This record gives sequence, C-alpha cells and structure tokens, in this order.
Amino acid sequence: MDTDNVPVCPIPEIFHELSEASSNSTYVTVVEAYDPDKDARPPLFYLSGEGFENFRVDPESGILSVAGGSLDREKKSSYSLTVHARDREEPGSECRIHVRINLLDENDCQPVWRYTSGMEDEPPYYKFALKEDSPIGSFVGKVSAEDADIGINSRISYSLISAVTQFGDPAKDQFGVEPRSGVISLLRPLDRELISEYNLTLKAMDGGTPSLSTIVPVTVQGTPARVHGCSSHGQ
Ligand SMILES: [Ca+2]
Ligand SMILES: [Ca+2]
Ligand SMILES: [Ca+2]
Ligand SMILES: [Ca+2]
Repeated sequence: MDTDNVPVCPIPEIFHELSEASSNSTYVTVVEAYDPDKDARPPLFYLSGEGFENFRVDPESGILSVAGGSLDREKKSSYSLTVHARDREEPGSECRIHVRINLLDENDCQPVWRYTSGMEDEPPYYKFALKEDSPIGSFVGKVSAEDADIGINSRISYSLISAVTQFGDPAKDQFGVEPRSGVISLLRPLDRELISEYNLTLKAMDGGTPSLSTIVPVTVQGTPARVHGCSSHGQ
C-alpha cells in the first residue's frame, strides 16, 4: 500500500466563541482531515495546547466538545488549541488544525466591596465621620465595589437600602448615594442634640440579567462641631 502521503487538513484555522457557562459535552466545532493515500483509513485526531484538558476531540469523528467542566472566563478567557490529525499507517506523520476559542462572559461574579474600613479578613464595612454642623450636600464618604465580569455584567450601581439612627429611628432621607460614583452625601442637617451615629446599608448591583448584588453596612458618626468663635484659630 502506498503510504507516503501525509494527512491533509483542508481548514487549518478555526475560530469559535463559547459561553463560559457551557457544560460538559457542549458541542464546539468539528474538524476535518483525510489521508490522500489510496484506501488509507482516515487520520486519528488528538488535542494539545495550554488547557486542552478542558476540551475533548473525538479521535474518529473530529467533533470537538467541552470536557473537564471548569471553563471560567475570569480565570482563562481564551484557548489556543492544536488538533493533530495523525496518519494511521505512519505515526509521526500528521497535519494540524489550529482552533482558537474565546469564552463569552456570563454574569457569574457578584460585586465585591473594596477599600473598606476593616481588615482584609473581616466582613466588609465602612465607617465615616462627619462634623455635626456640616451643611446640606456635604461629602460623607465614598463606597466602592468591583466586579470581575466584563461589560454590563460588571457595571455597578450603588443605592441606599436603609438608614437608621443609633436609636433605631428611620433616617433614610438624611443621606443620598450617587448611583455611579458611590459618593454618599448629606441631604438633611444632622441632629446635633441627640444623634451621633447613623447605621446605613448600601447595595452594589451589577447590570447583568439577572443582576447580582451585595450589601455592606456603613456607619456615619457625627463628630462635635468646633466651638463657635474658635474655628479661625484651628488647623
Ligand atoms: Ca498517509
Ligand atoms: Ca466565571
Ligand atoms: Ca463572568
Ligand atoms: Ca457581575
């Protein structure tokens, strides 16, 4: 039998996009190769390339599918695989198909608070102080969250869920949060006589469908105003 021809891969480059949520056995694509030798059996396929264990190519049919069950765009967003089509009569004689796979983002990450007031291993919280005589519109503090997804799935908007005084009285109209920046500002003057602490709960929500969100406690402490008449001396 004539066995001197190497297998032929008619389509040597394939590009494919795939959801990062694709489960095992999800069909990706099919590769083709043939052996031009007379009466030769078709080549056998096998895979290589970084992360190839997340995929499987059927040796006979060339069907490429998801395997391993650990696709995660946040860990690895693309794969550059090589499908080898090996000559059955002459091992070592092969053609190759380059398969590039881009993973499409799913909204599988929730916003995570950062720059919080506590230690890294504590549940996140923010603590801000504000002079009791601060005027309406004063900057109280800024919260910030990040989201490991991309695009709309990582676009965060902030909102105020609740606010109560240290006595448990509602105080939600006292504070406002800017949805994009996370800046908290004062909407009504603080009660200088009775209340020195406010407990707020803020929410960070991403733009995915469905959206994911996370909340955080925020404490705002009113600090005594400077004694009237002394402010021009203070630094
Ligand atoms: Ca051959
Ligand atoms: Ca993921
Ligand atoms: Ca994602
Ligand atoms: Ca997200």
